[in-house]
Amino acid sequence: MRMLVTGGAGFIGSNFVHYMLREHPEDIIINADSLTYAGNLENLRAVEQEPNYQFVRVDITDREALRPLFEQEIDVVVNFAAESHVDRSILEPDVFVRTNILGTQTLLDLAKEFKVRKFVQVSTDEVYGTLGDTGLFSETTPLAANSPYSASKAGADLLVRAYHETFGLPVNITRCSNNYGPYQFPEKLIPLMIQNALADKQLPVYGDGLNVRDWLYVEDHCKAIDLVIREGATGEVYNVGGNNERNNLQVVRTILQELGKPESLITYVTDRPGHDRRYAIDASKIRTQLGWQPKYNYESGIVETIRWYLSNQAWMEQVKSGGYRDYYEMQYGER
Ligand code: NAD
Ligand code: TDX
Repeated sequence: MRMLVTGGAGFIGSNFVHYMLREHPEDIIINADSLTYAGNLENLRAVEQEPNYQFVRVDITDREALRPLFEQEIDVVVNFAAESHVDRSILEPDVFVRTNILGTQTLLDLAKEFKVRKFVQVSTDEVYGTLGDTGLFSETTPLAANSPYSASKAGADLLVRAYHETFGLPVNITRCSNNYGPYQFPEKLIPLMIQNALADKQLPVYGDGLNVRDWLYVEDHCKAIDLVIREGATGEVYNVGGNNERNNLQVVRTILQELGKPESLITYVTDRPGHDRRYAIDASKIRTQLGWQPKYNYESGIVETIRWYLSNQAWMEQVKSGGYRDYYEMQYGER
C-alpha cells in the first residue's frame, strides 16, 4: 500500500510514521509536511534512511505541488496536517481556516481526481463542543465547536462528509480525545508542565484547573487509525478515546509528584476564552466493530511519558531553541 501521510513531522503524525514502518514494513509511506513551527524532522531521524519512507516538504493548500505526489498512485491518504493549538487559534484564526479547511479541501479534490482507495481525516473530539458533568460524545453527537481551532476542524469534517455523499469518495473520519506521549510540542499541557517543573518555573493552570480531558496514549491512537485504514466501513466516523478522564489539576499534580517538585509551582492564571469544560469519548463503536483496544492505561502511560521527556532533554532543548528549524531551513531552503 502506498500511503500519503500529511503532517507526519508533527506529534501524532511522527508517532504514526514510526508505528506504520514498524507494524507494516511492506507499506510505503510518503510524509508530506510543510514544517511549520510544529513540524520537526528530528522526530523522524531514526527512520529517514528507510527505503520505504520518503519526506516531501509541501503545503497541503498547494495543489500543484501536491499533484506529483498523487501521480505516484497513492492508495490511501491520512490527513494529520493541521494547525492544532487552541490558544494559537484564538490569537490568529486565519491560518487555521487556511490549513485545516482549505488544505483539507485541496487534498479531497486530489484524492477524488486520482481515485484514492481511502481518505482518512484525523479529527478531534473538540468538534462536539463541551460536556457537563455527565455524558459522553458519540459519533452522532451534533457538532458544536467552540474555538476557531475546533470550528476549522468541524468545517473540514463536513467537507470530508460532503465529498463522500456528493462524489462517492471513500472516506473515514476519526475523532480522538487528547493525546499524550513522545514528541509533543511543548505548548500543549503535558510537555509544557514537565518543562516548566524541571526548570522550577510556574505552572500556568487556566481557570480553576477543573476542566476535564480524556487522555489517550498516542500509540493507541495510531493503532486505531491503522485499523480504520484497513477495516473502517466507507463513510463512517469512529470516535477514539481511552476512558481516562482527568482534570487538569490531577494531571499537573502527577507531573509534580513524579519529578519531585512542590505544588507551590502551580499558578492559577486567567482562563482560556471559550474554554471547553469537559471532553469524554464513547469509543464503543471502534471497540465493537473494529476490535480496537488501547494497550496503555493512563497511570503507566503518563509515567512513561514523563520519563521519555526526562531522557530526551536534548530533543526538547532543540525544539525550544529553534535550532532544529535553522538546520532544516538550511537543508530544505527558505520557506
Ligand atoms: P502538531 O501541531 O504536532 O503537528 C501538525 C503537523 O502538521 C506539523 O508537522 C506541521 O508542520 C504540519 N502542518 C501544519 N500546517 C501544514 C500545512 N499547511 N501543510 C502541510 N503540513 C502542515 O499536531 P498533532 O497534535 O500531531 O495533531 C495531528 C492531527 O491530529 C491534527 O489534525 C489534530 O487536529 C488532530 N488531533 C490531535 C489531538 C491531540 O491531542 N494532539 C487529538 C485529536 C486530534
Ligand atoms: O498552559 C496551559 N494551562 C492549562 O491549564 C495549557 C497549555 C493548557 N491548559 C489546559 C487547557 C485544557 O483544558 O489544559 C487542557 C489541555 O490543553 P491543551 O494541551 O492546549 O489541549 P486541548 O485544548 O484540550 O486540545 C488538545 O486536544 C484535542 C489538542 O491541542 C488538540 O489539537 C486536540 O484536537
